Amino acid sequence: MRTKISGVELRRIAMPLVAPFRTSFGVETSRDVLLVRVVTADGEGWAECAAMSEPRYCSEYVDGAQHVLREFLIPALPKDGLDAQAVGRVLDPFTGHRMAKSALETALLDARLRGAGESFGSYLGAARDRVPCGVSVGIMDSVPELLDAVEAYIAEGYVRIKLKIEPGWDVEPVRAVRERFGDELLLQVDANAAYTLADTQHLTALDDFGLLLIEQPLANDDMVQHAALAKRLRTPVCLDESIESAAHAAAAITLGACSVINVKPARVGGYLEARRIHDIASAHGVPVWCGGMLETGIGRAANVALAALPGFTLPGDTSGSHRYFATDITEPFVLADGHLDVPTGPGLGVLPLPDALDEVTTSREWIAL
Ligand code: OSB
Ligand code: MG
Repeated sequence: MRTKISGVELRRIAMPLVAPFRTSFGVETSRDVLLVRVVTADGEGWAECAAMSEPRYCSEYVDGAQHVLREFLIPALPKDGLDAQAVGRVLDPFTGHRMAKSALETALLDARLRGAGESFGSYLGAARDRVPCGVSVGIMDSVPELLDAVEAYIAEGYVRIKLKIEPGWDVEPVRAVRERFGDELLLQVDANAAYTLADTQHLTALDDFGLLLIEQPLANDDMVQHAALAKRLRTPVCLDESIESAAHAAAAITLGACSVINVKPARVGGYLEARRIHDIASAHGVPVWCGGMLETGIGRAANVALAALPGFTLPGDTSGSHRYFATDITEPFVLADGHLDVPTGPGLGVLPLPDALDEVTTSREWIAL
């Protein structure tokens, strides 16, 4: 089904976080988000670009994403229209910039699905109508402060806790959380590439705590080193930053570099590539879960739909809107019994609330095709 596209709006919004979010790569206090709105003959489609302000988590950053969309990706869209499923092939001559590509593809898919009256979840192959939710807990100034934060999240119903770790903030906080909340708590850690293979001995100390997994302990391109580390740890190794495509996922599984994958659609260039990773991992018996990038309701809606696919057997970083923002730009996602409902409306199933959106908008540009 070819859809004629008249143009694309790139809109930037400033979203203060309810609390600073500290990881091994930096501290986030506010989210500078790029939203993409495509206008097509079938109607409009929305998406959120996951790129952050600075190129720390990965090489993309929000100004760069807006630039590559404006200068290269949007102008490459054929004037006589295209099938949203073919946009990946149209953008393929441009290397990298997966978060920018993902946003454009998702907005086009949203427009098409809204036109057809089909939900994102149904289109992707969701197998359930709600998903269990985990929460990613940043590095704190002290262990008591961390325990208070974890206690509040557990009280809100989160079914799995992920602690951000780095050298100097790893074994001690993990031990404290285990001692305080018990062995039944689903607990995992995320290093965001903060260690090297020389830390192997130190990381084996985490094996005593029954963690679900350790996420991205080593550098992004240390695939072979992750395989070596995985052999030495009892804690399953999960990759995030290292997996930028289905080909990477297949290579990592074959190498033994990971036994779990964090699937972030933005990181891998979109929801269709994310589904390919899900399919490859499922074929190998490798569990996957849906990661997050501190998304607004627009990005969250699509992630929750993806997390409902059958191979997503671990709780994701699909937290409720209020874990991030006092006021979201969509109707907020609210946990019920530790779960979020998969949206059922056409396309993403959510839209920005016009007043809330205008309130946080910092710039807009229109790119006609
Ligand atoms: O490594 O998973 C990560 C947030 C921003 C960038 C990278 C990561 C994260 C998170 C939070 O851990 C996930 C979320 O709640 O959106
Ligand atoms: Mg991660």
